[in-house]
Amino acid sequence: MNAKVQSFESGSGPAAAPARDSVNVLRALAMDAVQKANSGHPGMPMGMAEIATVLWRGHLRHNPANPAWPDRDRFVLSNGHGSMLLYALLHLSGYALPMEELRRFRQMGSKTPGHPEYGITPGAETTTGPLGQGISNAVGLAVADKLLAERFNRPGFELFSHHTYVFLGDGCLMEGISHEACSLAGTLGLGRLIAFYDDNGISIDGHVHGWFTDDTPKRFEAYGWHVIADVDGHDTAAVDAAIRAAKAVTDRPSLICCKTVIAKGAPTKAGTHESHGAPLGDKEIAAARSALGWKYPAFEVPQSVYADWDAREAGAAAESRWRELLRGYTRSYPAEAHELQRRLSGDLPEDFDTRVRDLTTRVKEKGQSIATRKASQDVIEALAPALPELLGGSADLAGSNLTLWSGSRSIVGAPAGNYIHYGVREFGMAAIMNGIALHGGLIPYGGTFLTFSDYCRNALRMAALMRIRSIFVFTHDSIGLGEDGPTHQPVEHVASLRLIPNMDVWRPCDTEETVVAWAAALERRDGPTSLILSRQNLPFQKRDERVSAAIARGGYVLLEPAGAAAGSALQAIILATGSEVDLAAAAHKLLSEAGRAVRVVSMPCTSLFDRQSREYREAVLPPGVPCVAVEAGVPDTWRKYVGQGEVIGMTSFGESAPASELFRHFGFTPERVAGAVQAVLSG
Ligand SMILES: Cc1ncc(C[n+]2csc(CCOP(=O)(O)OP(=O)(O)O)c2C)c(N)n1
Ligand SMILES: [Mg+2]
Repeated sequence: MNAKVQSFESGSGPAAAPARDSVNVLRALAMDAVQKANSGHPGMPMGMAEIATVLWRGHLRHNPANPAWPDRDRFVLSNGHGSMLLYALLHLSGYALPMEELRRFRQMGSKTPGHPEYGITPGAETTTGPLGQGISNAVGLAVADKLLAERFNRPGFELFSHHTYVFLGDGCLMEGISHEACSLAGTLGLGRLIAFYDDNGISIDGHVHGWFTDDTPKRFEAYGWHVIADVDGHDTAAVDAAIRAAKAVTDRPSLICCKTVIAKGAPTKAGTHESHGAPLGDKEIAAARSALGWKYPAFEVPQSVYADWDAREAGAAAESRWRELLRGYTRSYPAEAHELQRRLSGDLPEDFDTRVRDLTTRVKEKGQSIATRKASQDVIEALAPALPELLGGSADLAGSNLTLWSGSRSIVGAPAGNYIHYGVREFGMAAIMNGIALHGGLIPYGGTFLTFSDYCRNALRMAALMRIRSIFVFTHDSIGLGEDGPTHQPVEHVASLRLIPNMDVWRPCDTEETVVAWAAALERRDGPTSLILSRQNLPFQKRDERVSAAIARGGYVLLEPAGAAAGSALQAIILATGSEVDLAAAAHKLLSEAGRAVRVVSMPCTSLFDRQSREYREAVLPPGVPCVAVEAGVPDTWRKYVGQGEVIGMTSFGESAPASELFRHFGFTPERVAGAVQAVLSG
């Protein structure tokens, strides 16, 4: 094992100072890669070089050969614009990120994209760049670590004991979400969360004194964090001492406030916002080289520096110690070990399908006409006992979102709880959920009113971009929520959620579709799901087995031509979701009585329907058959299905009134839908 790596980790005295080149290599790689790409952010990597060196070489427990090892320390670069710092750290430590990738920084298909991206760069724990979300993901990672430790650790078997380290800058602290997430982290006492504030006084527009004058240490003390103020971020011994002090405090998260100089080492641009997000230029880089005493050409790293940084041996040893621990654990606690392996692999329990099938049978037998939010709660109640990885929550709307079930236990107070009262923090909740999903071993679901999905918005997008299993429960899904009025009545939200690539949006129409929606969300391993649920009761739709089986395709034929028109050639289709499916069914009845051969297609999840074969899609929506879509939201996303047909939707905000009156007022009546079909047919 490398002697210098050892010196930080095991010594109790002050750490040996790292060799000058071993720090400056981070500066050189950042300057050169940004210059070559002619794009990027050299300032932050140069300013945080000492902090990164001390943390990564002296404290971070990680194995470059296995970035997925469950008990590795997590490192989150919340100020993700400094991505070159992370890439240099990963490269030097021995991850599968060769120098060729650093040369291809920000180029098409490289493993070194503009901002760190989960799933692209080995060792990137989360996608960062949207400021404030990295620290919030880190809170989620730390929550997951804490809960898994409470659930699985046993005396002598500390299977979960890792730290979550975060770098963040002024930008992350200015973003409101940092308040949401850090406030909750304080309340939860996340003792193994350690954040480093890059206090350089600079953001894009210049010196921050005109727009950011918070007393950050006091702010975090008020949250209940352990704060280490006024650390010289360029003094490696001081940073090392701060990390040791942070690790020693185990009942609160720690914030280490490091005074730094952005682009330190660049003779004229250090300390200025010009170095934040633009190449330094050849002249400045040459001058920085001589100021730093860095004698090597671009992308050349001397062997001695590589040897200093190489974390492969120490990492392999750390992981194998953990594997040994796991073997002992498996002998002593075989059932727990088996459960843990399953959960970490992301597999659902073996009997999951059977449970869903049994639940579906019960739901069909009962045929209840209840709100889909209530149906959702019933699904959770039925499945959660067999899904201990489910970690629920709500942004202070538990009783409205119906996210609690009889086995819910708050994570505060009781060990190994399974429910987070996120408080009124929608964006924080969504980003924390993403961190929990990223950690592994837990599946987060969390609720708020659909209209406040806007507050969560960028975290929903990040979940979709990262392809992770976060399940968002959005209730009170339309004007159907009634008297709370237009502030609370979503109009554009369902459509706008559907616009996020890789976000599956389910808007079930009854109890049976709600079961299918939940099952799909839980089974989906490559992306998030938004469940859109009603406040008001919705009638149960009767289906035979064949029709029931088709729900899982996202869109299916619910009703075929009936009455006088039964068996005749199809004349028109009514497409609907959620609360409007029953309306479509009522219009279908009127049209059938009038001898029209009409079909009703329920389409609870459009993206899933779009992923079906062309053959299936055309069987459900035969080309050339006129369509009318009805949904109590903006009409636009339905145009691609109806072609020249008609869409009945909301073209304004709602109103404050009882729900039934609102549906009438805005034209959601069987007569209007039937009339639209007649008009399309005669037009
Ligand atoms: C949510 C969000 N808003 C805006 C930006 C654009 N942006 C990137 S970095 C930055 C300034 C960040 O300042 P700081 O964190 O102090 O970074 P430093 O310049 O010190 O590296 C801004 C506004 C962003 N990435 N994310
Ligand atoms: Mg700054």
